[in-house]
Amino acid sequence: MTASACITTPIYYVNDRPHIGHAYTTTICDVWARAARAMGTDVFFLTGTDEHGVKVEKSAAQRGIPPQQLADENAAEFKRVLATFALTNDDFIRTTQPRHVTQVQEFLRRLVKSGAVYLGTFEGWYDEGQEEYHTENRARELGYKSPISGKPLVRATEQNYYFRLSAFADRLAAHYESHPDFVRPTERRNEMLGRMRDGLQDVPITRTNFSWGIPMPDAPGHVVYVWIDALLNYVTALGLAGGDASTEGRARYWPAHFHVVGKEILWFHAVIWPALLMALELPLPRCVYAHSFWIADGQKMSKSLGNFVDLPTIERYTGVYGLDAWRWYMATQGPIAATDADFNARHFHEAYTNDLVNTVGNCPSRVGAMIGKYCGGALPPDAEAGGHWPARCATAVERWEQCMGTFDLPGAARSAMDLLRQVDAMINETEPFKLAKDPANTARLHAILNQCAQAVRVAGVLLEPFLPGRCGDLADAFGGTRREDTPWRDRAVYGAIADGTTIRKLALFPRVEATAAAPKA
Ligand code: ME8
Repeated sequence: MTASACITTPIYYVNDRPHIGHAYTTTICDVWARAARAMGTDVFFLTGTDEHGVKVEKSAAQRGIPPQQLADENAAEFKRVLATFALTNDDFIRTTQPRHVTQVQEFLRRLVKSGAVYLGTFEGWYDEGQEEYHTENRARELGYKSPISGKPLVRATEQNYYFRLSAFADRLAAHYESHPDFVRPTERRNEMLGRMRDGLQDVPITRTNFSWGIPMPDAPGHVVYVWIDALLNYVTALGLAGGDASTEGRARYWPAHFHVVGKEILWFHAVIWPALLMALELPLPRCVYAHSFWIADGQKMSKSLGNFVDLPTIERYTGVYGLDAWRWYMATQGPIAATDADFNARHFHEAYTNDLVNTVGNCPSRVGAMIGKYCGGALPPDAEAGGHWPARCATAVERWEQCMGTFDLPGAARSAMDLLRQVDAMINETEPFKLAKDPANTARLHAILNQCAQAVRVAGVLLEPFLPGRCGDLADAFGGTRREDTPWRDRAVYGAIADGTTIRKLALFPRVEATAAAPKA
């Protein structure tokens, strides 16, 4: 891990209310940001809202309010999500903020000056809902219909400023070749390579048919295309073209470690964005990570089907199961890899019961109870010097770090869960409650309980980014030291609890009745 790292979510459209998709991407970035911070990395975690474009202009017109008012209202909703879910973003960028607008204009001046942006005439297949043009080949592949809305693509002609994307084809191909992890997962990388092989056409980057956007500098009537405006948020938030007091000192966070996005917007992030950065002579992000979609009971979530898991529904889940349980479900059962994931109440309940109640809750509770009963609540000494446990814990920590390095959050969670399952297995095999009946076994009993407690503490440290609420309690109960006090190397290591430390029994995750499991609207 590098000394500093930046992780970003997409900036969300303000013409939509926050839903599970937004909560998902932001939550998994939050897990990673917390993990990286725990490891001692200086993290900058960025999210925000995408506020310009025809869609916002139209939605506002329908409601009879100015677009800025719509943007203000919905940006506040998105911010409320961050607060409700205790997400630890370091900034929230809005594309209508002056700090963003002035820098976008500065970047465009640079692009015009270098010749990467020029004035020309364009004709192509336009997806009105997505505000996106498709090449002839791609449009044919799509059956001349929007892959998102299913509506017909329209043939459109415009005099516009263009970004010379075609000029970057070779450099992009070379970058993909020399940086196999630039786009992940691999399935998505292959998809991008396939599309790039069809050839890259220059992209119109201004519009003249609406006004709710950033004015193109020195080109009256031209407004910057919302996607170019939006992509630049990743560098305007860091003040790379000037910025203001809020962005000062942030240049060190570029290039981003991870841009985390949904698979539907990968082309913009994995092809157009790196080409723009090349044109601006800025370094490219280390990895663009594209996750898949949450679907609902086997069906695509969409506004028209009305089956989006919305904020009130999410809040019903957190009300019944707690915030940590929500994060756990998002991070371990979500569509992080190349396949979509089904959101359903039964599955949520099972994951909660199996993982959190029966394992993360039960194991420390058993260990704490036995130390209470047989040792008066004080950590007994271990005459066996940890046995296999120091190595097991080191392996778990190493696997966790590797998984975090590749954004494999479920894998990182598994390494901690495996540790707890091994503790459970040792208890089942050695039966401390039987050993306790004969004083001749005291040394062995003490060693086992010490080892269990030490391993539970390490697992707790590894689970903290996923379960920041309850793992704090776990750390307290197991005599732990908090992150602020102790460097990672000394925290994520076996044997940190001193003999005699008070160990408390605790109940982390209460059982929830299955009947409460389907919080309905
Ligand atoms: O595309 N499952 O914003 P947006 C998982 N403003 N994640 C989902 C999802 C689902 N069913 N639905 C949405 C935009 N998402 C642009 C981005 S970035 C420079 C500009 C998540 O409000 C996922 O992260 O439509 C997806 O990429 C994002 O929401 C789209 O948010």
